[in-house]
Amino acid sequence: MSTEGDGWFTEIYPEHRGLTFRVRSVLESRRSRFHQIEVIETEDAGKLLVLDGAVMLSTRDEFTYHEMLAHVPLFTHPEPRRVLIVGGGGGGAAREVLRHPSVERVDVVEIDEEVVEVCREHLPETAGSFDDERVRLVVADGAEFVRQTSERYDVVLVDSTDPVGRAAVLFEAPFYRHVERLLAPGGWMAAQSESPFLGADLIRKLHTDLAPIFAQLRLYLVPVVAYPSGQWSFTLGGGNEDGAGASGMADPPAPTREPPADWRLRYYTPEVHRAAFVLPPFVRELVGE
Ligand code: AG3
Repeated sequence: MSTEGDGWFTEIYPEHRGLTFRVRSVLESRRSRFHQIEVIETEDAGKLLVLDGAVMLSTRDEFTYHEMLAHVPLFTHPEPRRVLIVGGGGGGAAREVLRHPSVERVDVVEIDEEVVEVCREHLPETAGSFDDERVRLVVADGAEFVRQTSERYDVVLVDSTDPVGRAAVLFEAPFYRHVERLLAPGGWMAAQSESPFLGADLIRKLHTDLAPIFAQLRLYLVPVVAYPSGQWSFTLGGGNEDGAGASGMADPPAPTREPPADWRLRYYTPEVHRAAFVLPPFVRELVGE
């Protein structure tokens, strides 16, 4: 839910709070088959991509989310070649994946073609990645795609909207059983898993349901200033070939390589990668660590 008018845009979350941006201009507002899509130029957060009233990215701050969604699993893997992104129509996750020279192919499975169209027009900062010849855009339901494909991937990223409507299944065990099946030996998946402040029940259930599927399953934390509460989480799963045993018992997956300095990353470093798995007690309790 959102409010607009009086020169402010507010994402209202759960019910009684909101995150507000002063609007400079509305660049796009249209209804697709799946979403109300808006691109809003703000006074100090750059441009916002808003789907159904929820902020997907602010161009000023999206680097924390996209760098950490992509680079934690990609640097855990010694040589990722094939990557699947479920969702990710804004292109920011693909942009980070494409930095890795070992990556030969990125399949982006986005349900809403119009999100990609709007982002290509207004958000070249992230959607410029769709021009790279290693990217294949598949307009399809992600849950359907993982059920049907016979492809295998070194890394799978789940860059979904909140668990409402059609995205709800992207937070459930049947979907992740397919994701696990699609992983090549040594593969890793990372999924956006909402805010530990606002989505505690969701995180608890997700980790209970996914623990039997992945040998290692770990939550990591990242600040995302344009999302509700400002504190976001990702869930990393994999390690099934290592026979690492029960989830959470091994050390968190560590980086196997370092990003070259000329990438000029603004959030990810090997130290930040390790630190992101250090959880405060209220979050450890949610994931049973
Ligand atoms: N990732 C969106 C995370 C959810 C943000 N939630 C919110 N603002 N209420 C980006 C997905 C783009 N496909």
